[in-house]
Amino acid sequence: MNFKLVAASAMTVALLAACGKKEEAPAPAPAAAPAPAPAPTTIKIGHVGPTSGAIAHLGKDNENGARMAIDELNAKGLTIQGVKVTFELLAEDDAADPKQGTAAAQKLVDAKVNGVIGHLNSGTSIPASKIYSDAGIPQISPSATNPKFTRQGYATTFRVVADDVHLGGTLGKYAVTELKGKSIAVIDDRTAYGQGVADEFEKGVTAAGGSVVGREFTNDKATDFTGILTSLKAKKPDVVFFGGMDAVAGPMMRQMKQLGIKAKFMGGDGICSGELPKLAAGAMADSQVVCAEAGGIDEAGKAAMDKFKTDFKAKFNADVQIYAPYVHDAINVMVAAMQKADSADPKKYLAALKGIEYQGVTGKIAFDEKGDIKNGALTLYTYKGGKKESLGIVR
Ligand code: ABU
Repeated sequence: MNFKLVAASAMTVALLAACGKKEEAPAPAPAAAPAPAPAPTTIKIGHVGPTSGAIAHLGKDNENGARMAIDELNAKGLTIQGVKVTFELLAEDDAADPKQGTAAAQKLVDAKVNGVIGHLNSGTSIPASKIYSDAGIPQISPSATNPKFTRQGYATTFRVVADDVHLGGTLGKYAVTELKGKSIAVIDDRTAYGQGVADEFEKGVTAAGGSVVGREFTNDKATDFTGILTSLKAKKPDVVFFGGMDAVAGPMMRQMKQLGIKAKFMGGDGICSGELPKLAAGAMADSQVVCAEAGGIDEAGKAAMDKFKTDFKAKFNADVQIYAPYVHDAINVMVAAMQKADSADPKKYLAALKGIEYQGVTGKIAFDEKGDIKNGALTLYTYKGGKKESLGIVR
């Protein structure tokens, strides 16, 4: 035995006794820190659109765009923090109704989604955006075009399409300079989208030196437009602009024909669907309609978009209506931000989303400080033989 150690130990015992303490066993080595909880392997993406009601065909188109993106992402076997992740779509129906929209938003927040794509309508996207903002959950709308959506100061609000200032203003100018409209009438459906885009159209007409001879309104569930069309007929319009959706525009065109109003019929992206000719039921003459989608691809992007449309048709046995490719891109851009941040935690990937640059089937996606798409495009369309035909892209 080492004498010095024994002596030291005896001294320690004596000192402890003097202090009234007993010698204690040496403290065990500290336990290793608990391992961090594994990152969740299922990432929940919410989607909201009207899959019931008059524009269910548009809501289903959007939802199918989401399903396509989710299935493709799952087939890729992506990893986050080195763990393979699975994407789950939580699809909600808001019936294009603002109250159902906020209920759907709260349901998704309660389900702890990692992000939301939607809603389709401005009238539902705007009130829902506060709920997502309060919960810190990023929301990307693929189709809501009312400018207010991204002008509320919420850091979580984004869209991948141009807004109604661009859309309505361009169509207003087109009515005067290209269609040579001299007597332009405007109708809207009093929704956030319909009234907003009609106001912007009027401003565009006036700025281009034209004049609006009459303004009427209806609502998004109306089916009888005889009163307002009869009143406008007296003003001999050569262009009628409708701010609203295709489900109302189709029957409106039928009643215009019955009343003998042969004016050009214009509208924004809400009427610019594959379904419009069917909804107009034979009342649409070739080149009578001019509408615009709030996005557009250059020649270089055409092959990717054509492939998307072919794959979509093969998967769902349905043609793209308007915004399915934008929903697809919105999901992919959100996931690209998660990968860049190596996290699906909304607090962590939000910053990556703000600075993302992503090449999608609808073109390049990057966001400005408000959450609007940078350098957004429009595609002007007419219909011939019941099919949409592009008139060109406007930036
Ligand atoms: N942008 C047309 C349809 C959606 C909306 O903004 O209400």
